Amino acid sequence: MPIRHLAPTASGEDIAAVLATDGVAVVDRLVAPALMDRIRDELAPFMAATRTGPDEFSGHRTRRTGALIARSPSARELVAHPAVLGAVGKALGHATNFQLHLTQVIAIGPGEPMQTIHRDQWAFDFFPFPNGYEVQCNTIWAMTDFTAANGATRVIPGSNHFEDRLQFGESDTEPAEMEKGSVLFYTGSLYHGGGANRSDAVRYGVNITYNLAWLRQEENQYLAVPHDIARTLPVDLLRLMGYARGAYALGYVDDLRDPIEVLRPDLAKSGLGDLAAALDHVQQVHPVGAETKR
Ligand SMILES: O=C(O)CCC(=O)C(=O)O
Ligand SMILES: [Fe+2]
Repeated sequence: MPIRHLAPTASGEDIAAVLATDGVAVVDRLVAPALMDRIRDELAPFMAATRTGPDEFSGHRTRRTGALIARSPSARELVAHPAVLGAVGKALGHATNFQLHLTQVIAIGPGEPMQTIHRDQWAFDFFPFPNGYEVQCNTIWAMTDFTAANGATRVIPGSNHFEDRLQFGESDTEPAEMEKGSVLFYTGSLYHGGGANRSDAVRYGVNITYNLAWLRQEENQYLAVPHDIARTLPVDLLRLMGYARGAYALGYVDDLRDPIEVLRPDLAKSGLGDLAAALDHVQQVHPVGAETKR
């Protein structure tokens, strides 16, 4: 099954519709290549200081540089891109809220073999989530062109519906080839892996992932982004980073306070604060009184 490519005008709903069936979609040229160059420039000193991976899965010839919200103001545009948030909101809309899971440049160096084909949701201690219950929605933005030769992500379209814990070889997969500024979307249930880099140049991708807010985040945003920087960020971005309660009560601070108040006391509310939105959602999904009306 080929990887479906969508035009940059695709809506979040269009993208989510492809993800529901195939588990993967590429939106071509969603941002200008110049934005990707800016992000690369902002991150250059951090990438230069990053060591290669400590194990085979991380990649002995691969560098993973994180904390992009703190280190690259331009990367925040990718994290909060409206088409991405629209698609993720739809793909993960069965839960009360979602959050940022991790931000990471993945620089696959020449000579790196293909990564083991896996599901990203295995990060949750291999919990067997029910088929169709998506817990994670991911993006990889091309910061260089992605080609079969330089390590374009290998994916198995439709494998979001497969059994869990399967093993695959390269010939079972397809390369997500795309131009710089394009973005690969894939669900946490999709079998995929970083491609072998058989070229003589580094493949740079910006991996930004999102998960249900009742699960733990892979990258700890509270510690990765210094509070002096966090205080300057837009409230919507802070909420996405996890300065909000997950579902009804997860992550509150001391006397049931909204965690954002710790950074921004000016946002303190005496009422429910962010819980109001969570409760609205719960009311829509499980209307109170529905049991008795039946
Ligand atoms: O870099 C890539 O293309 C994919 C990497 C990946 O799937 C992972 O590290 O989980
Ligand atoms: Fe992965």
